[in-house]
Amino acid sequence: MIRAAAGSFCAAPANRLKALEISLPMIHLHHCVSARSFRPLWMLEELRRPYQLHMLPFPPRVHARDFLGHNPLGTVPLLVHGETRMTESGAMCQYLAALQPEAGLGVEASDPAFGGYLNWLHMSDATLTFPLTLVLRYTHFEPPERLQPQVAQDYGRWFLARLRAVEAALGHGEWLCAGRFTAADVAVGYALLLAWHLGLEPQFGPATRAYWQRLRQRPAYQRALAAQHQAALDQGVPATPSPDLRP
Ligand SMILES: N[C@@H](CCC(=O)N[C@@H](CS)C(=O)NCC(=O)O)C(=O)O
Repeated sequence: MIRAAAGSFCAAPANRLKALEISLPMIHLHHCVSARSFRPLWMLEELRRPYQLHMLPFPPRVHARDFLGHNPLGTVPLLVHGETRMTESGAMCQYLAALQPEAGLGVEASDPAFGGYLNWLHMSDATLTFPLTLVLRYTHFEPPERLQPQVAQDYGRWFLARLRAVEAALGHGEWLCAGRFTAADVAVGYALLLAWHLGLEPQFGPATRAYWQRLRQRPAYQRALAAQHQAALDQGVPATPSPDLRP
């Protein structure tokens, strides 16, 4: 039994809820406040799909050791849906979009935008989020004698250089691909959220800054923030966003 097994149940509109409960098992999402697990949480809110949120203190590997029995990596997100278990947030965005194609958050293989869509989903973590985790680690999470301001500065610059791809794409429209909001925007949007926590927003290009404002004004984004805050309070887990934690 993991620490937050009781979970928080987040409701969808009643008619949709009824239909989904009959046809599909409940989605369980293991989450730390504003960690990468925010990607599937935001997706679930975009889809208005019922889910159970299991909050964990950050990092679970240290503060919720029984979670290692569920995910040996000790990382969030962990998404459990029937027999399906997933630990990659970008893949979860794709999975959730594909579960509800009628919501229009995915891109079909027959669509010319399909390759670009997959590219953004993968880029969101491998290219954009990864350098930010080095900034986080070497400015906040390591003990004082192991902090490395030069590493943090270098990887902050690396991130901003990679962000040029986002700035260029937004020269063609409001969203990254397919001419509409998709799961790729959620996945990349999380990298911007993390960069914002790290104080890098003033160095975003103008189109990226406007895009970040559009993303954070989305009602589903706001609902996801509120849901994680309430669930943290209900489950006795610190409500401070994990990127803002200081040892
Ligand atoms: N590539 C994975 C990375 C998952 C990951 O590293 N999550 C971080 C939180 S953002 C974590 O759980 N860190 C805790 C640890 O490494 O112990 C994804 O996109 O979901």
